[in-house]
Amino acid sequence: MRDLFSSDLKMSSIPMEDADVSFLVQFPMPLSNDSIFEKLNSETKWLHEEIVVWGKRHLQPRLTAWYGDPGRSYTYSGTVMFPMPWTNLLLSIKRELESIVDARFNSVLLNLYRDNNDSMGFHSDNEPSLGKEPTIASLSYGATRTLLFKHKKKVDLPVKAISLTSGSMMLMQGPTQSFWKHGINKESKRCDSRINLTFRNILK
Ligand SMILES: O=C(O)CCC(=O)C(=O)O
Ligand SMILES: [Mn+2]
Repeated sequence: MRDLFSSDLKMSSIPMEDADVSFLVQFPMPLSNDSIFEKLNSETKWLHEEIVVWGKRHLQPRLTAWYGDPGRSYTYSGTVMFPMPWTNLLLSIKRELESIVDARFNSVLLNLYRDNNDSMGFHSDNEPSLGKEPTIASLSYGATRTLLFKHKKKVDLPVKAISLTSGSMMLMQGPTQSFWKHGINKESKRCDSRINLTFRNILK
């Protein structure tokens, strides 16, 4: 493993109570951020899935796709999903990630925010299949969107806003999912598409 906080990788720790969140401005890859965005946009088998909110079915306000090792099913809003096999690009991103982060990943959830009207509701990545203190690496390509963190109990703590710029990598570890929810609101101003990749390790 390379030293995450060495100067060439410029990983900075984000000061937050009851959490372990760090941020790398530029995830190192041999392709440009724009070419990675274009390749992911065109190669991914995007799905427009439904979610059930208060017993009512809705289309998710974004497109998604799940890739990973075979045999790792994932339960999401009551639906069991099976991953698509790794593409060369996703595998090369995963390998680079595993060389700089002290964790292994066997799946990635991709989110495509088509424009400013797409969003992600507040949630914690705390499904039992992710284990107790999951390490989740989140990469962003395309338009910048703002991720908001809200503490679940200490409601007087300010909301923490993180600007997820193209090429950045955010790492959530330790107690982050137990104490905080995160989400991405719609924006009032028009913006281009953004692709997010959240690498996870699904336990058997
Ligand atoms: O788009 C993002 O940065 C957030 C994605 C996310 O929280 C998730 O997929 O669980
Ligand atoms: Mn999440």
